[in-house]
Amino acid sequence: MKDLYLQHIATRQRTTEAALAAANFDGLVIQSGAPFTYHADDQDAPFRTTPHFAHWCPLEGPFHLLYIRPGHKPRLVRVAPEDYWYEQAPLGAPFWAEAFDIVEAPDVNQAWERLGVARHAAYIGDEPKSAEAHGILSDALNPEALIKRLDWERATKSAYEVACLEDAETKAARGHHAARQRFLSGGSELEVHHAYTQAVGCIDRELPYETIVCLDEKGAILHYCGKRAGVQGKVLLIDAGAKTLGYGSDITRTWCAPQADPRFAALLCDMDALQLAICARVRPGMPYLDLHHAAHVLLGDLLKKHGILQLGGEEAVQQGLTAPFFPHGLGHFLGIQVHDVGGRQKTPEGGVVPPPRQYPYLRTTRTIEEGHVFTIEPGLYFIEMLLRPFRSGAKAQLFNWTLIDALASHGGIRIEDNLLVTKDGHRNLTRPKI
Ligand SMILES: [Mn+2]
Repeated sequence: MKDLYLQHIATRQRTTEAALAAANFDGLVIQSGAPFTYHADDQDAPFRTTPHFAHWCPLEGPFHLLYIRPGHKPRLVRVAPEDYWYEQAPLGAPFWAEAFDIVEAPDVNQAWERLGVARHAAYIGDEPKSAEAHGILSDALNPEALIKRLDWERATKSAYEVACLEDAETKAARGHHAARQRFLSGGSELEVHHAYTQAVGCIDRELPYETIVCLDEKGAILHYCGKRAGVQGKVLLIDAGAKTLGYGSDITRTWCAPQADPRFAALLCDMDALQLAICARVRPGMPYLDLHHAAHVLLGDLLKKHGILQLGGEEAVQQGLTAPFFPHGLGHFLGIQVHDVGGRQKTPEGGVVPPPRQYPYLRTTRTIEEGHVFTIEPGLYFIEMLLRPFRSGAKAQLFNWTLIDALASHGGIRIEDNLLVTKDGHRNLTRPKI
């Protein structure tokens, strides 16, 4: 891990030096972040490291400062206050320490003094006023052009980042196995959630995002976050990941219990095949949008095969008939952030490739390149709000409403894997583990 990490840092140093030169800065200060305290309260939100800081360093906690300069080893000022309210463990000797010139400071003001920052350095972080007070120029505070270049680079994962993500896949896979067992033995949403975190071996705030655990009709609520106790189900949809050194996996599985309608179980089986068929197409040079469109076409065929729609394939898509069943994007970049940055970015300099009007929720419009990591997560849901407009009017007779109403209590299906794009294809990081 240490060798991979040192290579990762060498790449960060090279790409950041180029980005600094292009944006006319002679250094970059990145702050790990300040705690967020709820309004009129003395409680903080769970702390999340500024992603640009996490891209360099897995050190946790607020206020640390990192100073990157061309031709120098990066300086890390670790803020380590004396404190008896919260644990302040010594740094020890983590595998990543030798990448930095490490200094300690008891508070953030002294951290800035020990940084020794030059006048034309840029600052990235959530305390720009404090940065300005410590000598950063106002036009160097979170400069957009520099951030765009760094965001662009973040889409291409180093071998170290892939190793972190793979470990996060392994942990999440343990959770998904346990969740499935708990569901099949009659577990409620709350019990399935607890089985998941128990098997991953973490508490909720160490997850990359709150688990989505849906029994039956709740599967049709895309970001359902209830955890009902005492309710059993015939279908489980679970969307849950795990984290390693700041990198998160994002995996969804749908499982049927024996009492599920066999017509729904047949849909689930074909959705699994559809998801794999889309994964099989992934290779560099292809616009992600093509995958998203292909998923809609295959979904049209699937809905026709199962008697839900009278039209299939392209024709169903052109008429907008697949949209109410699959109302989100096929996937998104993955890394430090669950919805990682740069998915709609046009070039390293910036710009946006907007999704087509037909698919407004697609987060990924960029052309696929080697080293990208993203999710492939087609869905099929029975969402009354989206189906209602089709129940009357010219297109109503193209839907089998009797069948739709019979299956609606099963909620929906989503199957989500995490893929790494390789030189001539892809590697599915999830399937070998689940
Ligand atoms: Mn996802």
